Amino acid sequence: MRTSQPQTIYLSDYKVPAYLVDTVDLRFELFEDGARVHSTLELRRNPESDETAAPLELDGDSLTLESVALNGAELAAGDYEDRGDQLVVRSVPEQFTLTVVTWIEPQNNTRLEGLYKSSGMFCTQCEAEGFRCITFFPDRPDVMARFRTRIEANKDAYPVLLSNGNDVEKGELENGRHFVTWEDPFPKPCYLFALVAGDLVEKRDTFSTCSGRDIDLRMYVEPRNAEKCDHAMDSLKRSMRWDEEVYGREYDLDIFMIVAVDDFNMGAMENKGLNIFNSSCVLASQETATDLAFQRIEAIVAHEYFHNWSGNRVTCRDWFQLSLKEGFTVFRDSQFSADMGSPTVKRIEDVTLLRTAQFAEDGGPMSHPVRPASYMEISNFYTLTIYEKGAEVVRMIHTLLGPDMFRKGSDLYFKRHDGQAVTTDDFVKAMEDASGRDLSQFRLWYEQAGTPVLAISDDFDAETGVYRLTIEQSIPDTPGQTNKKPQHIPFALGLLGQDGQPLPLQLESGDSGAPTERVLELTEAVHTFEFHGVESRPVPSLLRHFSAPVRVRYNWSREQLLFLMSHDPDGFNRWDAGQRLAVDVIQSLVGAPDDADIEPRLVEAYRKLISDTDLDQALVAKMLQLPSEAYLIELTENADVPAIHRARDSVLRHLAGALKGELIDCYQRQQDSGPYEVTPEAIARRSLRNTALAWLLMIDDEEGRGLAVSQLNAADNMTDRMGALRALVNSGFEADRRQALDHFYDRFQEDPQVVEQWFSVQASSDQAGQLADIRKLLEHPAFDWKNPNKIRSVVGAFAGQNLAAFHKPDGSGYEFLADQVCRLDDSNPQIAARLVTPLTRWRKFAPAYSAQMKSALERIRDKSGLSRDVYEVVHKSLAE
Ligand code: B3K
Ligand code: ZN
Repeated sequence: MRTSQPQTIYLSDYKVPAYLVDTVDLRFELFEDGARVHSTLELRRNPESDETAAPLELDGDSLTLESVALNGAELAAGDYEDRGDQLVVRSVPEQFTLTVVTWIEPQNNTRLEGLYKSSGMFCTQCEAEGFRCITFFPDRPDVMARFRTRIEANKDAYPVLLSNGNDVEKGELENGRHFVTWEDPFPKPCYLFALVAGDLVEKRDTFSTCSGRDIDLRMYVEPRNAEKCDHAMDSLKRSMRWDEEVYGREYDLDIFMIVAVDDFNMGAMENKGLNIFNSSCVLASQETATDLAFQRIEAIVAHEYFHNWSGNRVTCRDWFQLSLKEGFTVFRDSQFSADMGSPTVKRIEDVTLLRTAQFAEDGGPMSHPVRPASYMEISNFYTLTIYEKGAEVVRMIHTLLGPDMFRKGSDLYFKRHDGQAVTTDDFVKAMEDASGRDLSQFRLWYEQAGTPVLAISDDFDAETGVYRLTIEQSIPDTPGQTNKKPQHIPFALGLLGQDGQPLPLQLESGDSGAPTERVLELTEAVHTFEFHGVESRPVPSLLRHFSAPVRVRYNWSREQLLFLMSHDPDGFNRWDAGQRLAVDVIQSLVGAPDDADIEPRLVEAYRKLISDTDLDQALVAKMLQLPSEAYLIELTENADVPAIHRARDSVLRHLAGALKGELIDCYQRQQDSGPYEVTPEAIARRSLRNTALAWLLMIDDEEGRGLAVSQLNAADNMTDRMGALRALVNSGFEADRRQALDHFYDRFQEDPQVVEQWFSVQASSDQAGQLADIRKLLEHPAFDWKNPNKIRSVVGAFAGQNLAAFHKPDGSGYEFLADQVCRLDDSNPQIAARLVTPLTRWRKFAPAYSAQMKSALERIRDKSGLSRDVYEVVHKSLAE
């Protein structure tokens, strides 16, 4: 716990480590009342360091030091200093062996960092700075060492003992104990260390690599989850093949292991050879997981696997470079998901997240560049900016270079830096060197925070046949950064003629063979582009496939948007046109009387969509989703959430009422015959059906209610069951809602992943998730304050998704959240700092709301003993 004000760490202070560690020899004695960790390090002075007389300083956190020995001789108390967060040994030779013994208490570790217990098993989480909670060590990613790990524990309670690399020795010990020793031949930073000990079942498979090596694939789960491993295992094999084919990356160890644990702060962790997953991000069966969960699991398994090269073989020099591995790996996993399913749909999903949540972060008090210049608590920087914007930055390099040059660049990057800890600049340099392109201005994407705005205007000269497009870029000020320079932006576009046909984009007149799509490169504050040979005023299709993470301001007419919705050959922009039209319609109704007219052309456009069986049904399913409340808020200054909620709801109800017949037809048409499959087509069918059902129940339609109840009873999979349950929960049919929820709980109460879904469907519903309901959920026997998934599925879902209930004008939602943040700050500061996010956006809301949000934040600020995690977020949010 913090005793003084947290310090800010600056990138500009980076120094190479004074000491290097060649090998780490660990011995863990695991007991019920704690664990003893014996660590033997081979250390030497770093020849590249100019601090020739520096004392040895090792990081530590919450450790009880038992002994220190230098070259085998125990040190006396005066020879070293235990400062709690540091172990300092003043005088050490050039090269030496240091043995440190520490005592830790995994059973009391509620922060879930370092070594802790979850459902009776021991497991670890070391990224970013958890290894220092296990033993004293230079806990920084540029210290890479070879690890050997011996684990000793009671054999009955912990028959499975795992760590990184290969198991090289095992045997029996006295008192019913046993041991296994693991050796990892690849030098790695300590954040990639992992240990697991438990009573787990093993699922095995093999993968034959491109060079013909057989890799032993193993999943370890609690016995009750034995039947939920197939999907993750299949996803793993697909990822391994894909990384060979698309990036030329072969797996390097002989074993690859995945472990599922219930209590985990985030999704999963890419520890070398031993990936540890949050159960909800790896376990799936038809009966218990929705299509969304199946897709998420495939993506996360791939993401963690891809880290073996982008993250582990080539790692980060320091934590400011986090996006080096995260941005690149998210880019890789999204390419993979696009290849496995529909590229357009995947793009729509990524952009939805980016525009809703990352843009909000970029415009808020925690706004930071993809490569931040400073932080207080690194755990707070596992952000959408590092991950999603970081991935967009890599994607832009891919767009600028083209796939072949990009592959040359990634090959060079992996070859040049294999086994090293490097910077985002090294990544860009490899891309430059391989392609011959100058990316110096492009590097600003890593340094400047904030979402660039492109203000676009156009004019058409019928006499000369010239269509002129002017694009002006600006980047808003963000905390600590003003007067930003123009960035290098790839801008993809097309033009459509009045007949809906794509026009050749002639940058010079007479070039009739010109392509119909171009990527323009913006480098100046203002550009004007002229397109020749245009016969009549075209409709521009701007920023196709969202070629850069920017906001586009262009004065679209509703006619233009309707036109693009049905003619744009770019599926992404078709969808985007529909979103923009819906946003425009909803925004025009905010604050309007209840009986205000609703744009009839929107209704007709949706009618056409629902009945269009020729169009890709997965795209139709996406196009039918109205923009979320969160996105509408993101687009609004001085947001009045209940008013936005009412406007959106009234559009939804109006559409549902007007299209009732079409919705019922659509529902019947998308009925699944045949067995359950998780293919893009089947997923689209289920999504369309469940959307139709949700809409019908929004207007409390009796026929819809009948369909929902029978779907709930007949469903053979969780997507349909959850679709029906959600529709009933969000309807006004109170008795059915209660009955459906109770029945569902009775059936699935033994399954934590399903109970999490049951919590969140209520907590995110304005019908079932008012504050009084939320308080009841917190008292429910299945709720557990020590389990991050449960906290996220109740408190997180309420504050993040049930926006009208959270933003009650009386401020009760804010007070509630502040209470929960204060409560969690003591037990799990990382989760507390995440939960506080909705309050940090207080400046976006209308004064009556923002004043109350601010005072809730001030109350958190004034809590005594505030963790560094929450301190940083709250103080930055309140800063002038
Ligand atoms: N690298 C981990 C995230 C670790 C978060 C530490 N607070 C998972 C991932 O991005 O793959
Ligand atoms: Zn990652």
